[in-house]
Amino acid sequence: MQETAYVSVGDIKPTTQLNELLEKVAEHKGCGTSGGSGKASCGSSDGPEDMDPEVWEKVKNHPCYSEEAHHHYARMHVAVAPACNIQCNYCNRKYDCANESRPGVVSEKLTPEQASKKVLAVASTIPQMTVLGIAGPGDPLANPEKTFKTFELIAKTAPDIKLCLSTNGLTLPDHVDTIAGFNVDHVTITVNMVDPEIGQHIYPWIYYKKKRYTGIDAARILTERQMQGLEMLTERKILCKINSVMIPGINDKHLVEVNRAVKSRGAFLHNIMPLISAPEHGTVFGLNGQRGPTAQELKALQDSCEGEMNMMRHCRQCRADAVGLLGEDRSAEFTTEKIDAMEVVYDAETRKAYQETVEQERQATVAAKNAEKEQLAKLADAEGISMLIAVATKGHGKVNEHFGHATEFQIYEATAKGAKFVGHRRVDLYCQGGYGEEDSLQTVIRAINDCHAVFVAKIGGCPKDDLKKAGIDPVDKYANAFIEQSAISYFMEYVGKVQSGEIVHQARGDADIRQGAFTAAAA
Ligand code: CLF
Ligand code: SF4
Repeated sequence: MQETAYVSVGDIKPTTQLNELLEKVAEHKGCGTSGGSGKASCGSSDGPEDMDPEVWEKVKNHPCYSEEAHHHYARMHVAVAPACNIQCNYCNRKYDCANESRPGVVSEKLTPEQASKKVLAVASTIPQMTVLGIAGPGDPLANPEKTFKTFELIAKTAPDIKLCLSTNGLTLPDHVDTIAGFNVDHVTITVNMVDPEIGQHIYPWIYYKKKRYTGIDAARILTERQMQGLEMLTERKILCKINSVMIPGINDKHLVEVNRAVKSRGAFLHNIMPLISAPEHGTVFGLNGQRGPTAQELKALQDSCEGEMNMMRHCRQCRADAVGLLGEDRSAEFTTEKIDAMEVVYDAETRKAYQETVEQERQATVAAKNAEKEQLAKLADAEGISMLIAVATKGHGKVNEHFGHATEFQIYEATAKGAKFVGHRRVDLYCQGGYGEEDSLQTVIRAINDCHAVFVAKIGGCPKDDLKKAGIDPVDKYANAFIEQSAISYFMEYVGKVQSGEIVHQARGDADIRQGAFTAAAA
């Protein structure tokens, strides 16, 4: 392995003025200064007041472990782990680990030294980048030397960055002490089954202790090792997130049992993700026509598990070299070539100061939502009315994206209890530089067809008319306002109209979308 070529703390140049940095950073798409703590909702609304302070410290600025934090804080991955020790039927080894990556995307593989340098470059450019994850392109724990060397380098040079790891779990029990030794607070295990009968349809083989196992034997060893690793981590108070890939007809019903099994072993969060499968990915499932779930099927399963434990619904199935807020991809700004030409100015104090401004604005978001909720409490006879609202946003917890520029819409459910993030829909870009693409508009409409309204910062006349014809209310009056506050306000107005007889409430049908179907623009 080649020796250290990363930037050490002693090499780092003095900080630029905070204001200059704030301005510079604000120019970047999606980097926001608006947001602040109050509540971390991982699907739940747990916050500092109803969470163990130690846990709160760990989740409050982790964009995957707190739904609310994901509007404000960014993560990055470094692709240092190429090998894998199992085979999943939804994975093609030509691409990255599909447990935490979109199939069909290949990352630039890095040495630990290159990775460490990249982390400093990103941290100095994006001060709200708080988490470094290793999630592939194979399995991080099938590449323990590279994974832990990377952690070692980063812990030395950028100790304010949280370390995060995602694994298939096969060798996890062997590495728990090392993981704890590096103060890794967040570990994800992909658990698609706890029943080897089901597992044999997902995993054709595993490679364990220098031997290849197939069928039920392979699945049995895998599930035993995953559960053992989970128990060992939670005993050490390391927060565990469970990722599960929902595969209709194979493990969709069984995932309720998985949810119970991981909850009973102390998992903190459950992230049920849709299978993304297409013949061009060359996976077993892609080639044999295995479909992924629809948005409604996914939501129904997540809803049914929600009483059991916190559910993550804001996962973007990001790349093994993802950089930025969840849902945006800035990895192209940080190629090895570009980093070599970059002047890295990493200063922990500047980062801290920036994150304090993020916290203040985050608190403003929570305060605005709570004020609106107080009004909502006064609303009578709204039980039974619920609606989905699609929101165009580029971060900050605000309605701040133009309809034509959106490559995804965040979906909020508004009821008499408040507004809750329930998912996102990827779409093809409508605006093609001066004109609107009619085909794209139709795919957008199909993707959000179960929503009563779409909130946007701006929208042109043509898409507005087509949305109205499809029964979706295009709303631009909340431009730059906080999302949840706006959703509650819209809901109250709507209920008022229903109660006055001006309109009749009608539930919307299902959106015509397979989860993960519109991936081209986002990948
Ligand atoms: Fe990366 Fe995963 Fe850590 Fe997050 S991602 S290793 S926990 S820092 Fe997050 Fe990306 Fe979903 Fe993963 S959105 S794919 S859940
Ligand atoms: Fe692919 Fe990841 Fe499964 Fe390994 S663990 S086969 S890299 S999806």
